[in-house]
Amino acid sequence: MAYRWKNDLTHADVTPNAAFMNRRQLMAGIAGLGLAAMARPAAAAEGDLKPNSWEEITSYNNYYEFGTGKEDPAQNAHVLTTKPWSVKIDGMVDNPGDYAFEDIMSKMTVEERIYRFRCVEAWSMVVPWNGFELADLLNMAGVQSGAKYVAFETLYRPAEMPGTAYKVLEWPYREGLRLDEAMHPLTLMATGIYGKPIPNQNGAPLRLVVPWKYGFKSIKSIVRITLTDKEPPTSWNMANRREYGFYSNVNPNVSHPRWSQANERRLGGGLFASRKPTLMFNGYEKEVAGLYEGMDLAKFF
Ligand SMILES: Nc1nc2c(c(=O)[nH]1)N[C@H]1C(S)=C(S)[C@@H](COP(=O)(O)O)O[C@H]1N2
Ligand SMILES: [Mo]
Repeated sequence: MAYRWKNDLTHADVTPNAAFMNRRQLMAGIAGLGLAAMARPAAAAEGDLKPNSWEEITSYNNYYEFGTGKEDPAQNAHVLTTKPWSVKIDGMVDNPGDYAFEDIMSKMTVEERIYRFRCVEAWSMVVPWNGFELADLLNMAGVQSGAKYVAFETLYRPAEMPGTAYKVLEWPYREGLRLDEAMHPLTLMATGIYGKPIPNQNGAPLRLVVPWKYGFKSIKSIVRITLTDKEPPTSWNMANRREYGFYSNVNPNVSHPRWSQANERRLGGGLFASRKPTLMFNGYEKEVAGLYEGMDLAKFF
């Protein structure tokens, strides 16, 4: 890719959430900047890029391996063992192998990305992720010239995952991207939120984040990445191919068979939770529309 994504804002610019700062920083902020500066973050929140709170992001989750209720993952995922952790990278790569999580982290550049996050169920949040570009990891593995797709798998460990007793989906949870989507600079491997290690319920120790696609493409707790020349099977598509396409790009003009995707409910703020029009490619049209030039997005939904 010719460019690296630059954030317009960091969470320090946009977070009015005092709980995120520790007390010393807060006092220093008040002493050093004065009240006018302390008031600035809310004003700088630039409409829809104001991050949700830590509490919101980590207590309302979809992670069916731990149950299908929104509160189930936060309640059940603490038993997940994430140390040691390794990711098998295989298929059409020059350097296949089992990569220890720590070894990956020692080679990757972690940065902050504040992204909109839009679930196919029509709710949304804004999350200040920490992570590295998937492209950097794939380049480390050495993608071979015939590879066209990337397949991902979540850990499948029934003893720690009560939700897998029910066959609501094909386990292990599987997802996939076209290679050019995977190499796009917006495509992130997230390892943190608000500068802290990513909590189990959000997909510890590393999960995919593809901000222009519906949330289910952003597969959690990844243990395997396979480069292949065929479109890989994916769990939601296997469950219902009429409702969940391989691409699943956020698109307000293509309805889910059972509901409209024109609007979304932005979580947070209690009484101030609001409905917003859903943006084409979740607001990342400028960056990603080129990937789909000439494609019928209603057919390849
Ligand atoms: N392994 C796995 N990954 C998953 C899911 C899941 O059930 N299992 N749910 C997906 C869905 S539907 C969404 S909306 C997001 C939710 O991410 P969050 O809980 O961090 O907000 O994770 C996605 N990744
Ligand atoms: Mo979702």
